[in-house]
Amino acid sequence: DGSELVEVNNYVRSNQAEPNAEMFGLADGRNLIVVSMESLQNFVINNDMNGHEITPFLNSLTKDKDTFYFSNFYHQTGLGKTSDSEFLVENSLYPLGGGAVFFTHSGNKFHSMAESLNEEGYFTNVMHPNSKSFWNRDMMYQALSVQKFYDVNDYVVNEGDAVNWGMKDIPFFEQSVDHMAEMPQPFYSRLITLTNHFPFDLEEEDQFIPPYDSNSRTLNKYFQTVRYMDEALKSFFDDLKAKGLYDNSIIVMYGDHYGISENHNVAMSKYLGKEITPYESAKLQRVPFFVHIPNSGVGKEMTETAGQIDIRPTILHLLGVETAKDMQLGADVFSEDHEDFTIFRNGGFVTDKFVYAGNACYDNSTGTEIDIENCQPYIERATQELGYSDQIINGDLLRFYDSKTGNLLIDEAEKEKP
Ligand code: GP9
Ligand code: MN
Repeated sequence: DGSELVEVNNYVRSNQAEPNAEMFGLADGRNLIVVSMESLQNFVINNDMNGHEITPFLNSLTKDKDTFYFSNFYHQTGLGKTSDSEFLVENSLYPLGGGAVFFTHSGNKFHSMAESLNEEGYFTNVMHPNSKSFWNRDMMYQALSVQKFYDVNDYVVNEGDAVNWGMKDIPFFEQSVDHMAEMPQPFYSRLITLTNHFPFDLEEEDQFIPPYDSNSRTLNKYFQTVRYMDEALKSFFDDLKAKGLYDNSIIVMYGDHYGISENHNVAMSKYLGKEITPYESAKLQRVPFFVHIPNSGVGKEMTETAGQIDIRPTILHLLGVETAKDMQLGADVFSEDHEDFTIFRNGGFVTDKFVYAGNACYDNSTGTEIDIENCQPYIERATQELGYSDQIINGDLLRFYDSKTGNLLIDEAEKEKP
């Protein structure tokens, strides 16, 4: 019953991170554009493949004066893949350990980022050129208070504009910006790319670099589709500028989950020039995270250990929206109180000092296995925090929480008792 919320609420309140006064409201009133970069892992950033730069545009952003680039940032998804990353961004809660929460709990009450921003006067929408029921998005987006879902029917997919899973990223971004130009402002648009998806097929005209030469056809092609997505992101920024939407927006981009699974460890080991231990596998779960604030001049590389669960409070604070009453498990990465402790859905985790993976504890800076005692306190906290998140979702506990006042509606809960 709803009384479970008392303990969860105490935990959330005691872990609340104060906003950073210099960052709070830095992008006040701007449009928010969030891009989910399909299957993009961090190992390709500022790296090359047989002498070919893989992500020239994103690499330029890692050195850009208006961009925060997070280089120790992790995905926290489970079986729900893209949809789990969406869940993390909207709710700052963990997805479930079993099936995709988008399928299992679309009937729940949520207090999403879309809902918060809608209360601030934003027009909230998601753009993704796939059928609307994929991952049960049409149902879940109602629960997440997304006002409009631009699905495949809102795009003109011309001959030659589709490959692999559907519409190519370049025309997708182009038409998305056309839609944005028609929206009331400020808007919150979340765009989900598609081209860099397994099996990473690409037509010859879109191959800007040759394939890699390992025993994995998957990894070999991955570099090419990543390179294509990078080109698409570059043209997206240009389109935003051309339509006059760039200066008054903040553009946030994150990799949704890994693209290369552990089945390709031999090929990855050849590429990286080292053995893929459980420690390396954990570090390979890093995905790039960019916060681009045009004309801010405050950008730099951020090396804090953080994860997708931190995206929501970080963004809301930049937009000048308080989150002190939100039922969230992430923290603003710019906050002094943000802790370098990122928990994976499988119970593994990373701190600034330790990595816990495959039931072993590793020194984060050397990758050497160390005594499990070092990780023990964090193992317990990880279990506790994932448990609280699961309780919120499985018990549909946000029904008993007033996110405006922070009041627990426990009397309501009592009424529900059989
Ligand atoms: C499908 C796209 C890909 O619409 O988001 O989903 P994924 O397989 O990566 O979860
Ligand atoms: Mn995905």
